[in-house]
Amino acid sequence: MNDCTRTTNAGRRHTPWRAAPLAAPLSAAIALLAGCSAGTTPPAASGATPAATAAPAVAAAADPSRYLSQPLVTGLYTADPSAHVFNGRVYVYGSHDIETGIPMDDLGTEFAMRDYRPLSMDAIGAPVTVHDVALDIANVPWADKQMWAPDAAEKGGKYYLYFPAKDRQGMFRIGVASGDRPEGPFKAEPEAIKGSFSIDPAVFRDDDGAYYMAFGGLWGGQLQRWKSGRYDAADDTQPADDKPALSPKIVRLDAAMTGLAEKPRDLVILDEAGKPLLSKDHDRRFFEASWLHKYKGNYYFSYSTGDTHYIVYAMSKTPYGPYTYKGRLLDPVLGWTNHHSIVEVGGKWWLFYHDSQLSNGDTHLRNIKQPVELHYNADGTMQEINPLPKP
Ligand code: FUB
Repeated sequence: MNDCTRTTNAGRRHTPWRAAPLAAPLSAAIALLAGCSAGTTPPAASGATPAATAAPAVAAAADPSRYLSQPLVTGLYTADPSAHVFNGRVYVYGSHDIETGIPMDDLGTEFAMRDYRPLSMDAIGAPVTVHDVALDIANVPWADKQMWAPDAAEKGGKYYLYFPAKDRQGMFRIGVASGDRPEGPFKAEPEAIKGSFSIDPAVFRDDDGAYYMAFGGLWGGQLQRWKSGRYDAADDTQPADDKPALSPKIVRLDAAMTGLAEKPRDLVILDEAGKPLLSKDHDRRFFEASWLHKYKGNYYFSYSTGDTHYIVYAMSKTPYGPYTYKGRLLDPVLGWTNHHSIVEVGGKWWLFYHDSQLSNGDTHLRNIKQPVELHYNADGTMQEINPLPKP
């Protein structure tokens, strides 16, 4: 599926929200796609082999030199990278994108992923191992479809994979699976995490040993259906333009790592005047792709703005917030979704992200990129990164 009409960033889950104007930097991505041609062959998934020996994808029509960074692996489609260092090795947990022929719709039904394939490497830039399936939807008793962006955590030598999927009622829940090795295999709990909902879990370990999970996603991520505190499948409306935008959620995990220690709270994001970001503020309000990290005593919450395609961030002195919006971290990539993670490796900070380079812009066939170094300013703010620096 290489329909060029989908590759503009106005494509995914378009109505009724498509009214949001395209952001100016998107012109670069759209210009890049002007020469979009049909007919790349989806790369076949490989076994647990170094990426260097995995089957290469057919060359993309777009000039690879235009991108800031190249795909991390080419033997399968990968997305939504959550990077961690476990036992001195870098592990990347992400979505395993597949082609199913499901037509694109407003709810992201075409993102019909069914398993997870962790990646790992000794160091940034080192050969990448594509691990075997760590968790298959066939082995998750409660899940029906759509295994979206996961994250992982380690505690006491055990590894936990957190993942969203739709249950048989069509409701996104967050599940957990555990194992003895960072690359899996993971065994799923029989039920989704009690009290969980929506998508994109990001698990953060604080210095005091507490683990927090941030999560949520608008539109197909169903966060708007929980406005009242209960699930309402019929309510897909966002708050009025001049009202506060929906907040992502944050919750402390219990000691066993398989449940919530409390009721999820709103992770409130304030503007420079101390007011919550408004629903109409599509350039800054939360959409999906939560990530939490800490640097020099500050907590950073970074996320995607969805229909305006930025990764932006906010800072706080506490994990729960409120957080204050600080700016853009990553400009729009090729493809509708923008999703990232931030990790310290070898004394440097790295941004992992994805785009749709290998599929020439097919939004649901993405590839994680080689991470790029992230730089902090003296005041703790982070410098903006352009993934498409060359026109
Ligand atoms: O991969 C499916 C969804 O697309 C993720 O959950 C979102 O963050 C977006 O990247």
